[in-house]
Amino acid sequence: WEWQYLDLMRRIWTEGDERADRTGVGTRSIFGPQLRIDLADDRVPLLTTKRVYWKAAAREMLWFLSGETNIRPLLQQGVTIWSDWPLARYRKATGDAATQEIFERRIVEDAGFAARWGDLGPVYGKQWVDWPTYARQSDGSFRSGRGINQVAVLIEGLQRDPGGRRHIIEGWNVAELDRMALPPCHKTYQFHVAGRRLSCQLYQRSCDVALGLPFNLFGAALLVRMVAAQVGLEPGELIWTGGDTHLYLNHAHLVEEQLGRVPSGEPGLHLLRRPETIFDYVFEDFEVPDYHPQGAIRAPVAV
Ligand code: THF
Repeated sequence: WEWQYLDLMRRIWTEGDERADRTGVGTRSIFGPQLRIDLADDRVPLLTTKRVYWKAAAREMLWFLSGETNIRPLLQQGVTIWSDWPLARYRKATGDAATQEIFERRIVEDAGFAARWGDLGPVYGKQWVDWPTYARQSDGSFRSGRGINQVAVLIEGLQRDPGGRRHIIEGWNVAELDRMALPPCHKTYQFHVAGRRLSCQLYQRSCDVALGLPFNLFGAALLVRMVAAQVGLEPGELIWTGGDTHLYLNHAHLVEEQLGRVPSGEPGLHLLRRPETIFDYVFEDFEVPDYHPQGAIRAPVAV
């Protein structure tokens, strides 16, 4: 599968439309590409042409499932991939030019500071396991009802009606987009059962191919594996469909370096345990054998 990723990268870099984007960095972009990845036999989409910190991607996926939207639990585990957005907000609001390290240490050490500045708003975790509902009262006003756990509904639905066409986790809550630090990028996951195999199509409306996509693919594959294990199915195919699929112009060195490399081996993904529910997985349940990547390639993230 890794050649599909490299081909996508090459195609964007050579044919993409060069444009100014929200972050001001500038991108080359194509619209609507697709990757198809077979997840059978413990296979996992994890790049070998550069080192990908799959442990951070796994911890991020568990963080989504926990319903958390504060970066504090991530930082407590040494995962810093979500720090830039709260940091930018903090700097803008306070005028304090704190470095990322100082800001992150403060989030970890000071719970009050974390509550005030570490939250991303109602992003993935909130929408996945506690999508808000509103009940109309007899006087016409609204009161909040009990939140919907889409992941629990998904598991239950796959067990009850495997042939269903409504097995979806949706992050795009239109009414709450303006309170999110960043509207969801990997916004829709649809699951599909054929025979004994569970497949998933992920729609990602906006994709940073160099930095984000390697994380998003590993995370999605891990999600499919956990769901499959919970409902007693074999992993099928991960179909990834991108909306605005881009390379940032300041990632040129990464693109040139990575396109000069050749994939080295096929890592796997083992789930060592099948816990009672999908919400009971812990990081130690995951193992990635045979991962021998080439060197990491540093590149700045656009905020
Ligand atoms: N915004 C942008 N511009 N790109 C993204 O990939 C992205 N995300 C999430 C939200 N907004 C985004 C955040 N996820 C890295 C990886 C994933 C991120 C953010 C940043 C990153 O910098 N990776 C580096 C270093 C990893 C590390 O040291 O831990 C890498 O080399 O992979 C996509 O979901």
